[in-house]
Formats: sequence, C-alpha cells, structure tokens
Amino acid sequence: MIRPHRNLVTLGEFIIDKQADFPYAKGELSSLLSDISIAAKIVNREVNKAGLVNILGEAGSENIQGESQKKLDVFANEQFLAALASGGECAGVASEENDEIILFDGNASSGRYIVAMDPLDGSSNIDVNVSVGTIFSIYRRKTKNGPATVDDFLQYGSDQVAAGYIVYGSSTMLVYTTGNGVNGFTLDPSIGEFCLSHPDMRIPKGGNIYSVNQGNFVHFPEGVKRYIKNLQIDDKANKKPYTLRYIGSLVSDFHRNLIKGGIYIYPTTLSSPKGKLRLMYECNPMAMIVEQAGGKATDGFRDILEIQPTDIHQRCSLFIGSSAMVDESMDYMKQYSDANLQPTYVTSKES
Ligand code: P6P
Repeated sequence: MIRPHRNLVTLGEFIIDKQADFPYAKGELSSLLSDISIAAKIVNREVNKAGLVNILGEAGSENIQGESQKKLDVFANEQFLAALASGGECAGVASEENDEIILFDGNASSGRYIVAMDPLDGSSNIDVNVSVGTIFSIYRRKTKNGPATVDDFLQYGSDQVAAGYIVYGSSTMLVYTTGNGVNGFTLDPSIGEFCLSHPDMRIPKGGNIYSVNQGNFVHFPEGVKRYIKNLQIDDKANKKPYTLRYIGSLVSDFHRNLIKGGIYIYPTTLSSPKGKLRLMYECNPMAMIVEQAGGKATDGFRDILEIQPTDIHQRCSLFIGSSAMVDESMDYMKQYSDANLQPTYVTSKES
C-alpha cells in the first residue's frame, strides 16, 4: 500500500511497498535495486556537468567490441560496479565495458543475484550533449554457492527477475519492472530522490513513429526495406507517412516510443551482420520492460526473451515497441525472408 501522507512516493518507498510482490521477497532484490539507484544519481551528477569537468572525450582505451571508450563510459562502469560490489546482493556483473564477467569477492560472492548492464548507452552522444542512458538486467543465480559462473549469466531473457534503465535526458528518469508492470521515477535534484512520476506505464498498441538509422537503408534486409517503404507512403487515412525519430541512444528512442507508441528497429546491416545491439544487456532488459508494458520485442522472427544466450556479448537484431507495429514488421520479414539472403543493393561497380 502506497503511503498517502504526502503527494510524492520515493523509489525506496515504492520498492519496499512492492517487495511483497517478489516471489522470494527477503529484501535482497529491493536492496539491489536501491544500490543501482545510488550509482545512477552519481552518474547523473557527472553527466549533467560533463562539459565543465575533464570527463568528456576519449578514455584512450577500447571495449571488447573495439569501440573507443569515453571517459564517462569508464566512470559510469566504475560507479555501478562499486555500488553493486558494496551492496553485497550481487555476485557478479557482465558489463559492456568489460571483456569478461566481473566476479565480486568477500560477502558479495555469495550474493544471490547477477547483473548484466550497459553502464552508459549511446556514448557517441555524450560529447554533443544529447541524452544517454544506463540499461540493467537482473537474474537470480543458478549456482547456489561459490563464485558465480558464466552459466549464471547465460540465462534466457524470460528468466530475468528485474530489468530497467536510467535515461539522462531533459530530466533524469529511472524506469524498471520486476515482472509486475512498469513504473517510472523522475529524479528530483532538490531532494536527491527518484520520485514516482509514471505509475503503471503502458505502451500504446499502435503508433506512427519509427526509429531506425536510415543511413543503413541500402544494407537492410529486404523485409525491413519493404516495411519502412510502407511507412513512408502517402496514406493520410492511416496517418502515413509516419514520423522518423532517431536519437542514436537506444534508451532515449525506446523511452519516447514507450510513452507515445512507436517502433525501434536495429536490423542486420553490412557492418553488423548479426545486428549491433547486445542481447544480454540491451535487448533482453528492454524486451522485458516492453512486454510488461504491453508491447513486443523480437529479432524480426523470434521473441527476444526466448533467444538462448551463448556469449555475454552476443549481438542480435532488435524490433521493439508497439505490438501492432512489431507484428507488422515481422510479417514483412517473414514474407521477404528468402530475399534477405540475397543482397539487393547495387554495388558501385554495377551502378
Ligand atoms: P548507430 C549506441 O551505441 C547504440 O548501442 C544504441 O544506443 C543506439 O540506438 C545505436 O547503438 C546507434 O547505432 O549505428 O545508428 O549509430
């Protein structure tokens, strides 16, 4: 029961009030979610003044995908790892910023949960002051004692116990689910608390916004090309052409579509033949959130949450958002799947 004594409910209060919903409610998951929110506040403080302190630009290192790490990528990763290590409920982390899983020692090694996360998603936007985000996914360990193992991480997305993101935008919001709906909290800097601002979030069944990097169009699978072309026809009765909105931060594009309705697509491309986004710490958490909000997430053919992970950094295509839009995009993918195997773009020598 939410306390009625004032007109705001903090994240901490909400987590405690909802704790009874957790199937194995002993407070550990509540504590873990609170640990994440503390790190989010610290990262938010640095993101908001990034231009004023020497935390912009390249860190001079690369992550496993060979992407140059921004100073804020490394900072954010350190903050979330420190918060999770000290909280004691998490036995280890799979992070986009670390090649291997990070296992905690001491009392944390007996933590009953593991976390997969992208500590700062959309980092190419940091230096140009465009919104970025953090994405996290929480599982219960499969192993019962000793250090966590890779198998503890390679679980189906449908086995997540919680998932969420923080979007550092015009305001900073934390949105999460523990499998009982989706709730959004806005950070009130004057009191340093995330406060419930978007209770029981539901994504509209349909929408007329699509988010895709149109610059990759020539390399898209035929089904994606045909689907997008169909969104661009002049058909006022069906509110077409639809609106293209692409921020370049999954968290921001997803959050807008969650509120307004829409679809985000990152399919296979020439440079990303398996897709660009990572299953464990981008696609799975966002898929849990969108399904809990009444939406859908697939790789164009299968539910994201039913993909068997084989590597903590594996990539997959992502079609996510309003269920009617994802269903329609899948119809095109199925109809033109054979053509997907044949390049349909004209190479320069043929032009
Ligand atoms: P592109 C950011 O690097 C990210 O992982 C997502 O947040 C974002 O939607 C996508 O990649 C952007 O990729 O190739 O369009 O720049």
